[in-house]
Amino acid sequence: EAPPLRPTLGSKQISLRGIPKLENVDEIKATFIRHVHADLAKDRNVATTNDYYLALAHTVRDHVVSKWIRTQQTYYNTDPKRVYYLSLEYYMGRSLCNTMVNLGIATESEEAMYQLGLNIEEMEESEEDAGLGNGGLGRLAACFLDSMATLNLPAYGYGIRYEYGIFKQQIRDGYQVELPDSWLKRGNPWEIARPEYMLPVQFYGRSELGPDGKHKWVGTQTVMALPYDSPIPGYKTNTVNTMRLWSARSPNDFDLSYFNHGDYIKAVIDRNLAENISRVLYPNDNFFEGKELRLKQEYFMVSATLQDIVRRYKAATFGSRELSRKSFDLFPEKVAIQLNDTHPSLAIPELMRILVDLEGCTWEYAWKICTATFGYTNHTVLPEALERWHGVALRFPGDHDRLRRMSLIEEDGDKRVNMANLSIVNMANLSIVGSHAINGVARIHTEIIKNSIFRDFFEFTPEKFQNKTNGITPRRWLLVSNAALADLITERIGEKWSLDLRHLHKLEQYADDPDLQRAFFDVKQSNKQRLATLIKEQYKIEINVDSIFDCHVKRIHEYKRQLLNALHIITLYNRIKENPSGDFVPRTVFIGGKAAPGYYMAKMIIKLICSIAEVVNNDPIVGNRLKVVFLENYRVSLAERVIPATDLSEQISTAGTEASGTGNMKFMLNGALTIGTMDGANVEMSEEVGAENMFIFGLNVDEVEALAKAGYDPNKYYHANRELKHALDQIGNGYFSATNRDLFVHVVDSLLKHGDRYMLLADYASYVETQDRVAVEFRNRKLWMRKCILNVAASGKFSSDRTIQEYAADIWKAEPVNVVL
Ligand code: T68
Repeated sequence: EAPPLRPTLGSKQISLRGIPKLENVDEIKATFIRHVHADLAKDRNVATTNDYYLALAHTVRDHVVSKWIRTQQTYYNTDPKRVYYLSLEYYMGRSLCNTMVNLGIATESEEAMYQLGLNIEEMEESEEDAGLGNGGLGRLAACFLDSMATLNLPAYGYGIRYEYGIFKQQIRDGYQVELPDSWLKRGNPWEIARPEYMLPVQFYGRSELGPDGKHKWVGTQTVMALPYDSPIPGYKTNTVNTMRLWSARSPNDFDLSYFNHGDYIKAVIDRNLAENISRVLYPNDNFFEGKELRLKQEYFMVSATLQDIVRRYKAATFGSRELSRKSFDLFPEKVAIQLNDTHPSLAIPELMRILVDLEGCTWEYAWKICTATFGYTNHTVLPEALERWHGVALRFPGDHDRLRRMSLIEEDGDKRVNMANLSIVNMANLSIVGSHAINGVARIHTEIIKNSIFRDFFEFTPEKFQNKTNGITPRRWLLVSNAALADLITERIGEKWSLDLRHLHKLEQYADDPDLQRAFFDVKQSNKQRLATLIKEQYKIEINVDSIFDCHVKRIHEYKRQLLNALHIITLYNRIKENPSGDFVPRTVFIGGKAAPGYYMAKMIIKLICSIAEVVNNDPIVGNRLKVVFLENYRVSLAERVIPATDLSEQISTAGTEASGTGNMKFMLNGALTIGTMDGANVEMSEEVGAENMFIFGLNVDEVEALAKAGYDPNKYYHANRELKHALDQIGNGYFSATNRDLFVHVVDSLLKHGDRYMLLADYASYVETQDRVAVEFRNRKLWMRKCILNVAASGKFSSDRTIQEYAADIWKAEPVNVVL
């Protein structure tokens, strides 16, 4: 029996996705209906939108599995060099539309649902985001998986299957409230549990010298690692790679003592203790929190993953009649392991342990294998984000004798190198010495790590240091999220760009073409309308779609300077109040992002923005000339709505603080203009498009450094700039917090009394001036649209396909594998 017929908007026909093949449409319909009935046991009277979503997801999964199996068979049979991406975070978002697009069945699926009277967009909205990441670092891992599959690299993503991803953010009375993200509650159709590949991970215990002269690790507690596999389909290829996420399971004999003592119930309940390891993602971005549970998560992931990698290496038999490989000589020729920041860096000592203690290799031999295998990517220079694990010194303060006994540097006359003496282990240093390649994520960032935080190591082994400028996948960030713009581009320059984004350069010649400008404008306008409708439904705020959509969306962090944006909003507001009949270019400022739950200042900045919004949005004098929207629960799926609707992208970090940024690239690809500092990848964006086609402002890295050296005094700027002083005074005196006039005193103090670490005041004047230029240019539609088109045309460098090609060539030495069906 068919599901009910419901009216639906006509299908969003997409030329790039092809014309639907009718036999496929019929097959999708049949499979879909079978899934509604057989898997969900529902009929048209009781099936919910989520049931239909699940049935379609299973239908799409059916299409992916044959390629998936074939890909894995091919890897097994040809034994190529494999790439292992190790990350504590994968910020995947939704999978349905992305999988359909990559498999080339988006149009057919849409047509099939349309024929069944179902609204596919509504079904897509039913999918929970897989929010297993905090921000840029986790999303980069997700983009890389897409690119590695698209480029036919034999690659695996390894990580943790958190039961709770990044928290759900609610705004109550202007304050952030965190709610648990139980993303698995309605089932996850994209994962397959593989209990047959479960592996034990050991914790605690001690090392003992056995009678055979070998060291044994004894007295451990065991936690089982249960793998869940998800398919990672490439775009327009047969390759389907695997993301394998580990879930912690208690072993059956967990805490035998209770079983022995007969307290069976307590023994079963305590199984939770082991399983807590994969319970929840730590919600900090760019901040190190030295909690034991976090360290256990890191080791859990690393230990299970390395067992898997070594098992797979040994099992390979291509070109030999051996049942299993015994020698590790070929290990670096068959295995490349990339560490996504230092979070998985315990992989280095763990591989050493496996090789030396379990496989009987010498230390020197094992170290060679390790360094030839690992690559390390650094994502930040902020000192408070660098992982430094405290060892015994802090657990036993003052116990110098214990320290001497446990010391890795023995102090008997000549100091002999030995590691445990370091009562704090700097994981970046470990990652550098244990890897053959260390990379930063944008050119300027790589220069900074070479010249400052890792200077000594750079001088020691300069050949190890490389740059790999970040990128984003054009599939999710254009094809999936902005199909209308993707179509428009294809109409003009053909479809090659989707696999080689540099082809976008061909748009350059049409930058002044009135037809293309009009079409670009229309696409942007309809994306803005769609976002405005969503805002209206959610917040009851009426938005002027002819205003500048000015968007600042990313994690809330002082270095990202949402507070500088707030100062600009207040300045605009004050100008309207001072000159109510003045001629102002209408603007809607969208700010969105999560604050780490323990980050007081970030949370106060959210409260401040919401308070400013309250005042501005309800002031009749302002009208529709200025609106402020705090976007609640900003996440991947909301980014897909916001970015295509943006006119102005805010990338305003203090120069030298944002390693790369990747949101900046997403906006550029979607035809927004950037207001930004010479920081991270903004530098390379301006090089690609020309500085005249961006709104660059503020101090550059050298100027920031010089100012800090000369002695930076924020009060000087405060007293010198009337508008700046006015805005800060208002924040401080309760203008935006009438019921609690001291509410934001700490916020102002962080700038005026505590040194303004990120130099907001130094950049304020330049920022406001540049924003004034933005407004003037926005009014000149021809000029604005020309710049939009030029930005899209110049965004080709920022495809993660390019980034991954560079990793494969320069670090992994990995080759693509052709999968034949
Ligand atoms: C980001 N880092 C960088 N870290 O800030 C950004 N930190 O400039 C860069 O573009 C991006 O990485 C990709 O390279 C993060 O997102 C974290 O989220 C994080 C997580 C845990 C601990 C520390």
